[in-house]
Amino acid sequence: MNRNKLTTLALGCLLATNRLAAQDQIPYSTMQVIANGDSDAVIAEKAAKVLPRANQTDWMRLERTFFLHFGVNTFNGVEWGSGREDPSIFNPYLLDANQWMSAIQNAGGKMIVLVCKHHDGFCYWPTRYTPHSVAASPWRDGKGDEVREVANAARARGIKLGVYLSPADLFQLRTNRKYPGGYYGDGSSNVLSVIPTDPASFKSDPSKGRTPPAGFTNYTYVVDDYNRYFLNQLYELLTEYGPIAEVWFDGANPDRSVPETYDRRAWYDLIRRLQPDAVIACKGPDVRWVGNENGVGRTTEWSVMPLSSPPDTFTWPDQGQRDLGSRAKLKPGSYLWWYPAEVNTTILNGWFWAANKRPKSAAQLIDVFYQSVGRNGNMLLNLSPDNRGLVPDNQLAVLSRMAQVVNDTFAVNLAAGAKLTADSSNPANEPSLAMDGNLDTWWEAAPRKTNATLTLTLPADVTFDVVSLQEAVDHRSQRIESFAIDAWNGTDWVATEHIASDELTTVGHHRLIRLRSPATTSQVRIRITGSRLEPTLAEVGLFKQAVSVPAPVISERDASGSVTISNPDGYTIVYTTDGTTPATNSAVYISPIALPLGGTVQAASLTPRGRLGMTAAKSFAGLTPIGWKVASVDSQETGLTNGAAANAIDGNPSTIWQARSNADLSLPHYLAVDMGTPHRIAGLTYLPRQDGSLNGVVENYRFETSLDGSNWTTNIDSGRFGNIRNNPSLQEVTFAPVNARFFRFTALQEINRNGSTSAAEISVLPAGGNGDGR
Ligand code: FUL
Repeated sequence: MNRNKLTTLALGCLLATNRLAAQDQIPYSTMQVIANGDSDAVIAEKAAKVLPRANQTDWMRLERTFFLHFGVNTFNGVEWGSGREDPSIFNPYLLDANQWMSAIQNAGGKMIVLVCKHHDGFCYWPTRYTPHSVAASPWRDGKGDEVREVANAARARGIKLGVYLSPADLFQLRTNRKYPGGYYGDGSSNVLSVIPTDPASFKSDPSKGRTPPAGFTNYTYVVDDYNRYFLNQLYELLTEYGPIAEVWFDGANPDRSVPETYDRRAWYDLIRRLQPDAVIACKGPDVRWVGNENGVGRTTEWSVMPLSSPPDTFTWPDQGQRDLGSRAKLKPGSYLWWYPAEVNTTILNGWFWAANKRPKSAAQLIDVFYQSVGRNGNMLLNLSPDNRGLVPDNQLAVLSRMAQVVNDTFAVNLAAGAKLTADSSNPANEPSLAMDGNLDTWWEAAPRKTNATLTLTLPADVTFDVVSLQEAVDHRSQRIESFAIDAWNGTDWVATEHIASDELTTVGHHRLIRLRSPATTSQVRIRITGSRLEPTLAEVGLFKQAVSVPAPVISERDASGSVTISNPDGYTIVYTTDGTTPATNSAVYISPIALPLGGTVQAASLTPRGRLGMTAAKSFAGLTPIGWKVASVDSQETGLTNGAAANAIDGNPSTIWQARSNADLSLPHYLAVDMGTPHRIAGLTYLPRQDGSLNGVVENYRFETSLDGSNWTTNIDSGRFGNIRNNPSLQEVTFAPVNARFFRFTALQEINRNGSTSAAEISVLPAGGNGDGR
């Protein structure tokens, strides 16, 4: 070896040692800060060394969790209340928390997050700090405590309890004309307040505390009236109902006209003191709202987030963007923080039950499972008890079908018995640790290897169509950036084909990849092609979906009001339109189904051996606009291909009416429609634009009808589509039946307050049909 070569080698060794030393200098931590001048490699390494906190580890392992929205809104059939509700309307005479919790237990649910107070301010426990609670209702003669009943029923089943306490509170709003004297926005000063406060001196002397329950003490904060009220409510919920696993703070606020400053630091501090194991979710530091209410996580879902300021001053804004945590987002000045996604969604087309709301199909719920739990997030699926106080049968049916399919699918790991090998391993983390059923042991590639392949050699061929991967996030953070799954066909390795909606990028706590069709092989390899640092796998699994006959596809309604059903497998299709689940003896589908008045189609394939596949369900709300014409409109975009008023009555959800965006940016805007002949109608439907934009989406509206187009009756003077920003889906509103040939929809306010208006579809509900005018 010549001298030069020796020098180069020595230099190389030195560099390697330095690199190793540098690597050793970045310790694992629950927070890392990217400094100016950090190289790309250092940034990646810092991101790959952010660990979850203990409360997050416990939370991530729950995976399947449930929400429960029930309250005064259930009795009024609305998504958002007003704060002016009379407590006498709350009388769920059959309320049975055991029925709710059994449904959750049977569905494999590990936690319930209960709405204890929604934006309307009505409290479902007998709080000491407002009379506006169950204590003022006829339910259980005013002696009821829904939170207690749920806490007991949950604990009896090993289900953890979480609480949702809305920061927005319309009852307490200073401008609530029905209940003056509210604390929200009352302009009070910050004063020394002992929590829990003596209710009798809440305003006169907040420094006077009440005796804390056994095992708890009191705390002091300097806060205004509303924050003192909120802290006392938190105190009650966090000290009187046993261990609390999650506190959920909603960012939504139906009335922002009255300013109030939330003292989040005080809230979080109190939670940490009273329930240190709880995660603070949504508007809080531990769990991130995924950014939509459709139950869809990102295919690239990073749990390590760059925050623009330190966590204790960060304000946790809602984040709906596609890319939150890729390398491109990791900039100097960022505080890297473990912040996993929670994927919340409804079982109905709304959070609160109403007679005209319909459950998602079991097939849709299974998709929700794969798109939440299977995309590095927890599923938070809502249940909506009805006005009797029971979860109705149609919700139970789809939930238990979904759970059955998911449980059957994951009952047997087909990879069991496989021999695991890798082309690169850290001696302390050998491949077999990726299949020992323990998330706290893992396979890890050798130091500084960011590409590595783990191979599973099975004793015999297996047939699978789901691949389950879990990184050792609790010990090694989240690292994998891209991977491939190959199957050995006897001669070659062939990449498996996964379903189109997936991307093989991040893994995180749990990733489930569904294949387009089952693969049969005795050797599978997980090829990690990109990683921030040495990749790890704590567990791998191969599974076969329990349902082999997928749901048929139900079309949109065509211009004549007909719906077609198809399935690629050619099996017989059975269907119903009466709300029942199709059975083997239901009507056989032969030709398009006429649904000019609207309704719900449910359909399933029937195999020659008499087995029913998954059920598809689709609802069509409102009359088909056959022969309808625009009678008048005050503004429409005619220059663009998509914008004419006629688009709101063409039965096509992908075309829209929009008011002129340059000239007419001020409300109101209206659209009047001539239906050609009189109809007996009992409601309206409004479908906001479905193209992802919220521009012009209407929040407040007026609805009028007429027989002659000149004399108008106001059916709804000032209506509101509650929560349409977070959930821009079909809105259905009923009113007393009327005869009408014309209707007029007037946009009074849209969500971005910029004077625009848009609609994908506007229609009416027939009386006695799917809108019965209740
Ligand atoms: C939203 C609220 O406005 C909805 O009513 C619901 O509670 C949902 C979970 O969060 O922001």
